[in-house]
Amino acid sequence: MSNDLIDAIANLEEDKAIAIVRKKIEDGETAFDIVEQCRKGVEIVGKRYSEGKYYLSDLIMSEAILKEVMTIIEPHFPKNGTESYNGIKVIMGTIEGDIHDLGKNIVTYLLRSSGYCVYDLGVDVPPEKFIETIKQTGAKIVGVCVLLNFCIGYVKELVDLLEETGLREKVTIVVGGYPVDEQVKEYTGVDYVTNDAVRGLEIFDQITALCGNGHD
Ligand code: B12
Repeated sequence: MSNDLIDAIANLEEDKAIAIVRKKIEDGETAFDIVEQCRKGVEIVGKRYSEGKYYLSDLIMSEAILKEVMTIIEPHFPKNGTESYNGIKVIMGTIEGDIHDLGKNIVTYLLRSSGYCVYDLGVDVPPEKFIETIKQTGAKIVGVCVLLNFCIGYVKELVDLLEETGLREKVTIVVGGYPVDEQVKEYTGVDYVTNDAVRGLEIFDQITALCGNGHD
């Protein structure tokens, strides 16, 4: 993987990053590879922020660059040839307390272009709102995004609430975001974790295959 885009994003060089992305698309590089390089670039931004080398304004700048880049990349994601509804409803949202949504939006986009019906609840979504939407829509898959460590507890609250309301057995929960790992899976009791959108899509397809048409 070349480093020019990673470096341009890490150094917050907006015009340079956009020019590189356009060139990569022209050269036939896949949208997934480009997103992964962007993610690596903002990871460095995040690291510099936690080391005190960057400020909040720099995080905001990285968001602006990523949003701009996404508008260029989005039309180039493969459509899987199944843009029509595949019968599966998915609820997506960033958990309570957290407003990071760039990753969630990428996953939502990929799911929709693969035929899933996605109810996107946005950001800072309380566990109760997920429950309410599960009841309203009958969706059996929930995708949760979390980037802030201190919000992981709300994911556990969601799982606890699903247990209390008797819905846990009926719903599969997939959690994604920068800090999630096996430890988070174990602590929260969710079904799957990933910090990769492509792996995320594979997981959704796997769940769908396991559940067959029993979803609608
Ligand atoms: C951009 C950014 C922001 C932007 C967010 C803009 C937005 N609209 O999302 C702004 C400037 C608003 C912001 C604010 C803050 N941020 Co911030 N931010 C970042 C940064 C640099 C990049 C995040 C990002 O967009 N990455 C790119 C996307 C594409 O990657 P991703 O989210 O990981 O998503 C991928 C996968 O994880 C996966 N995925 C994501 N969600 C899901 C969901 C499902 C279901 C699936 C299957 C997959 C999946 O698919 C995606 C594509 O592969 C990160 C650094 C980092 N290392 O992530 C810090 C970071 C997340 N922020 C951090 C912090 C501390 C904050 C603030 C608290 C700062 C402050 N003092 O105010 C606030 C929090 C505000 C709040 N209440 O949420 C910390 C969090 C530390 C922690 N783990 O607790 C980080 C890690 C920086 C750091 N190293 O300190 N931030």
